[in-house]
Amino acid sequence: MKRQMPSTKEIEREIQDRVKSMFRKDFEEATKEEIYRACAEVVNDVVIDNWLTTQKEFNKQDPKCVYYMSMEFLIGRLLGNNMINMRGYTEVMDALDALGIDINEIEDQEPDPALGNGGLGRLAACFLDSLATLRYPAYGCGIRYHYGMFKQKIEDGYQKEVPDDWLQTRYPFELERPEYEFEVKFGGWVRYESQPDGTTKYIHEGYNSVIATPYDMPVTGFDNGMVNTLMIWDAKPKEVFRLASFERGDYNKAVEDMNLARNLTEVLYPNDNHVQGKELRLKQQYFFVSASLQRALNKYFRYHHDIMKLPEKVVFQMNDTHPTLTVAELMRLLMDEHGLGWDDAWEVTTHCVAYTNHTIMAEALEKWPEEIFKGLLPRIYMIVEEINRRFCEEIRAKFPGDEQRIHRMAILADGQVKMAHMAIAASFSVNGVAALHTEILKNVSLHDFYEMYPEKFNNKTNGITQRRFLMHGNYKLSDWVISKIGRSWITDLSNMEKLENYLDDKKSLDEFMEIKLENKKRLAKYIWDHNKVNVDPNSIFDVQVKRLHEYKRQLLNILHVMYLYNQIKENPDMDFYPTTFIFGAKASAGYENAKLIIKLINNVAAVINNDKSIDNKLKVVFIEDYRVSNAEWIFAAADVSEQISTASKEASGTGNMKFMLNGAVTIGTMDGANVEMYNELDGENIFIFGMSSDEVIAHEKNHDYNPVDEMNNNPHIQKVLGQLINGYYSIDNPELFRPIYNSLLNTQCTERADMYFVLKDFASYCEAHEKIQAAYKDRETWAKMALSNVAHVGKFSSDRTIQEYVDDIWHLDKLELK
Ligand code: AZC
Repeated sequence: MKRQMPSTKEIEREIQDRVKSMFRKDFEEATKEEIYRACAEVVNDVVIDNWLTTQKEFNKQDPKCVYYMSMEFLIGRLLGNNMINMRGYTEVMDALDALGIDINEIEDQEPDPALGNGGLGRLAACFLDSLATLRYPAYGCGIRYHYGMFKQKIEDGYQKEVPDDWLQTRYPFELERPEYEFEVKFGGWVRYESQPDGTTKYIHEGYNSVIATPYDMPVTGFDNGMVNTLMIWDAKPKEVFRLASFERGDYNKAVEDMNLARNLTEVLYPNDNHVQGKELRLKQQYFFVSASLQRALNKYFRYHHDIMKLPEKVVFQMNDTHPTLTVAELMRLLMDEHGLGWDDAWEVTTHCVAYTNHTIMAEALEKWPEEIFKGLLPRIYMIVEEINRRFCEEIRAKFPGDEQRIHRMAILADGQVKMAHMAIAASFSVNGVAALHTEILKNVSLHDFYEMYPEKFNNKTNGITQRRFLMHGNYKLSDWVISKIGRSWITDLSNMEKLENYLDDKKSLDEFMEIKLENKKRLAKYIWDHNKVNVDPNSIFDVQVKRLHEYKRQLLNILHVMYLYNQIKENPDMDFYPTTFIFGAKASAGYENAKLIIKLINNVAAVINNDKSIDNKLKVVFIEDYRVSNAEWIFAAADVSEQISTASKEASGTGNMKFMLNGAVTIGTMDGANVEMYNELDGENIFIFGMSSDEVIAHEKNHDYNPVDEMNNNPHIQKVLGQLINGYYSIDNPELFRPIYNSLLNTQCTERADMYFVLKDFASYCEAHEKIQAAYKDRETWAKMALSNVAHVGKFSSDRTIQEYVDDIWHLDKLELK
């Protein structure tokens, strides 16, 4: 039976009781943090009951489950999310209110679990939310990093990375499950033993090992009593007591095992769309893959004995190539532990694994040096060799005589293990994350593989959860939508189209704009509290928040701001609607160009914000430590959403959808899911600019783009670029931004000058911004555009995405819950 949240009165009493029993304090004496913990337990109590019921139904109904394998789950804070999904948010808010406490301050006490970098990790979290809401049986499988994504401090305009010690105090929404511990082995060697029946036994010896311990987190569905599980794995040494007992000869090994366990889950690699081939990362990958597979098989064997039928009950979705070891580890378990021969093991594996590609950026392609791979995973390496041998034979059979093709496609080539190749060879499904991205995979980056296995390729356009990104982040708009069209959109976002009835209703448009203004005031206060910059809530809030990457072109945005500033200075009376440009972005710790762009944004902000002569027409704000929790407020307050990646480079984008849901109008390129947003909007109420992906790809192929021409033909660009190197934004050190200047113009500095076509798209970007200015001046026009975006956002719910994965790839049945 589904358990509901108690009434407001009961919650009020329970919070007080918990404060007393947990901290031996009267409510009045309790700190905010203690009240947060008490609230978490009140909510947990309900969650746990539903979790138990759900898991009992799992045992009874024995449904097929998806295991979503991901190195990243950017779940964000759970208290608010769980209250929303258990339909108790208002009750808890009112209870706290009665006790004289603001719920925001209580939610603010929770560390923001940042077990991911950006889009890929947040997508995994949205998927879990949708799976539970749609009642599909699912497990998230990941890593319990002790330090998540670093916290960003801005000092003198520079990014400083500060460790994110989110586990400093006990996290209330996780549960250690020592009963599901498994051993994971690294290093050593493999000994062969011929068996009397003619088969060979492979024995792994001389290895180091750790114990993998899962911590389970509940994943609540919206208002349906369903609670799935996210298992994140931590490592502990196996040998502690051996170390203590000084057992003969094993002391060194015990020390090694101890260190292995200590380092393994310590920290998330803070790279987005970029990999460094670090051995520790390969260890992390094998660690969580092996532990998750062992737990999955363990569960399977509780109710089944025929391993050949595994694909009827289990599917592993690999979130990018990071968990590709799933392929080889499943083969190992099936053969070495469960006695299958190669062909049977391959049959089972290839019906259980599917792969999602999230990027075409070459620097994100995972390749491991064979030597490292072999040394760390000797048995797995043998299996990969055999997979590769058979795969190459298959290519040869299909394309006889094309040895070059075999070399291009091989899993082992040039001394490297190519993870994407293995993922595609073994998966029964390969999907991209937006229509354009999937077409580029098929026609360009994975073309060889598409020719080999056209039937494997399919598209699943990304989505986001409206529960977190509207109901929680923007309750004012959420309540307003409910007042107009009811509640059905909460679990079926396509119902937002009913808002079309209000597009010509002046009163509704006014109300809608009033809510936006309230949200802008909330953000303006946040900006004042954090940046000490005074921004006018009546100015246009033009926002770009996402990871800092050159292909996402924050540089184009800030160069345009520099250009506007020049314009306003030169023509003080020009017609210009005051605009606040808001940025938020973390750069990977070792990404020098990206970090310098952050410094540039902050320096430009310092100059512009302190120039009284421009009469507050322009403001620039860099929000420190952009993360899931402050993102919700930022989306709610945005008028303009900047989605300006070089066409073809952004696989999908999901921030674009969160802005749209919150009634911001997009300025963007025809890239990723922007293309589908454009289609949903019938090409209206969105500002498109710049080259198409075909044009970009053609220039890349023909090497015929020269940014110097762009500069010479455009005096505005000339002026702005001059200001990069004449000390205009860096008086003390005029050379500071020279590397940015060089990256745009100097062929000697990068592979290609202006790799991401910033100057090429500059003029068209300026024009699009002029159109925004014109549209914003008419309040009603703008309101209609913005509301039209909300009305057409239906497609971009992760509920829709998940239903497509279920129908086309996973084939799951909904769990029945009474
Ligand atoms: C991101 C893509 O860059 C983004 O466009 C997409 O929306 C998101 O995945 C979810 O699909 N890719 C990554 O973060 N990829 C890697 C390898 O870091």
